[in-house]
Amino acid sequence: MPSVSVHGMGMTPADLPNPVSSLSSSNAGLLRCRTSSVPENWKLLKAEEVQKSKLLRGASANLAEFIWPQDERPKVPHDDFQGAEELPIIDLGELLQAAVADRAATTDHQHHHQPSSTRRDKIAKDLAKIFSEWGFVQVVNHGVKTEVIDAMQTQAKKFFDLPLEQKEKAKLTQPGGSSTNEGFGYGVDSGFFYVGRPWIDRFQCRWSPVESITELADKVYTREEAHGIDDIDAHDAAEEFRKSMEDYNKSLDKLTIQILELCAEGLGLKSSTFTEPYLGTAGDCIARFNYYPPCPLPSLTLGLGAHTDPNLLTILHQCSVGGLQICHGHGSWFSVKPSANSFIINVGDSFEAWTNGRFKSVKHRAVVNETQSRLSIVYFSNPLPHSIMSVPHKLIDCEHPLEFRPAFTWQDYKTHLLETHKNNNNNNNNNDGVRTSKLWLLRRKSILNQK
Ligand SMILES: O=C(O)CCC(=O)C(=O)O
Repeated sequence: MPSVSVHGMGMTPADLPNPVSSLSSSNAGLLRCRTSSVPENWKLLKAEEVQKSKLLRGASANLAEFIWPQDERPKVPHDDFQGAEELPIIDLGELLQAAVADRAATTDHQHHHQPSSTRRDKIAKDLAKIFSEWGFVQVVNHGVKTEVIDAMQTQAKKFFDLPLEQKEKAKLTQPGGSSTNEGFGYGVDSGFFYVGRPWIDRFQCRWSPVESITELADKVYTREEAHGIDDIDAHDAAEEFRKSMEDYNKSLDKLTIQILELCAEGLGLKSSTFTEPYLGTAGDCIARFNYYPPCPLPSLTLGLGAHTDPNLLTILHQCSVGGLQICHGHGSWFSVKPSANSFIINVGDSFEAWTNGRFKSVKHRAVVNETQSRLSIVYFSNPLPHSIMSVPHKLIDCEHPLEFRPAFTWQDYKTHLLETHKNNNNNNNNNDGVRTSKLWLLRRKSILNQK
C-alpha cells in the first residue's frame, strides 16, 4: 500500500550525531532500551551505498531509530533457509504442456490420455488449497520471459545507483501540480505498518499508463545541463527504463489474469469471477522497487516490518539475495530462498475479504544483512477503483458464514487506508498496521481478535 512520507530532514551520514546522545526527550524513553545495542561499527554507514540512499539523509540520521523493539527483531537471518518449510510451488508450464499433449492425443487417437481440462482443474484446486493454507505460493514456468525480468531488475538497480539528487527528481505530482498523497515517487517512507524505522530505500509509482512512465523516466534521466552526446545517453536511459516497465507490466498483467482465473476455478466459481472487475492494468496496479543497502544492524532492525498487503494479489521478484520472510503456522518466520526464475505471489487483504476468508492474507516482512544489498520488485494488482468486489454466494455457507463486508470497492478501501494512515502520522501513532488494514474489511470487528 502506498503511504505518506513523514520524513524531510536533510542530514548526510557525515553529519551523524552520536546515536545515544542525540535522542530527543520525547522518544528517549522508548529508545533508551534500544540504544544499548548500537554497534561500534555504525560508522560503516558512511558506505557509499548508504550515502547514495535517502535512508539517512531523509531520516533524522539517528542510528538508534533503526533499532526495533525486541519482539519484532528477526531471529532467522536472511540466508538461513534451513528448517524453513518449503513454500509450495505451482508449475504453470504444466498447463501449456497439457494443451500440447491434448493436440498430440487427438492426432494419435490415444485413448488413455488425461485431457488438459483435468490437469487444469488439478492445478486450480492445488492453488486454491495453497492460498487457503499459506496465502503465498511460488510460481515457476510462469511464461514471463527471463529477459523481461532481468531487464527490470537491471533498471531498478540502475535507478538506485544514481546520485541521490537525480533520484529525487522522481517526485510525482498530480495534474494541477499538487503532490500525490499516495506515497508515490522516490524516498524512504515510514509506511503504514512500522513500529521502528525501516532500513529501506524505495521507489513507487503506477505501472501504467505508459505516458506517465515516460514522463517519470524523462524527469529522472534527462539532465538539464546535458548537451550533445549526453542528451542522447540520457534519452536512451529514459527509453530503456520506460521499455522495461512497459514489458514487465504487460507480462505481469497477463500472469495476474491467469492466476485470478485459476483461483476462481479452484474455488468452484466461474473463471471470470475475479477478472471481470479487475480489468488488467486499467485498474490501479502499483509498482514498488525496494532497495535494502547493507546494514550494520541486521539483527536489530528490519527492512520492512511485518504486514499484510491491502491489495488484491502481489507478485514479487527478489534478486539473488534473500530477505523476504513469511509468517507461517504459529507465528514462526521463515526466509524464502531466492530463485531467479520464480515469482512469489501472495493474497492481499482485499482478496481475502472477496473470498470470504477462503484465501488468507498472511503477514510477511523483509530482513536485511550486513554485506549485500538486496532488491525486490513488487507488482501490486488491484481492480478498477470503482468496480465492486462482492463476495460470491457460493463462498458463503454454514461452515463459512459471511465474515467480511459483502461488497466493497478498492477506491473506498484505499480512501479509508490513506485517511487512517494520515491520522496516525499526524498523531505520531505507532499503529499495528496488520489490524488497521484488515479492520475495515471485517463485518464484525470482534472477529479480528480471533485472527
Ligand atoms: O522486499 C521484500 O521481500 C518484501 C516487500 C514487501 O513486502 C512490500 O513491498 O510490501
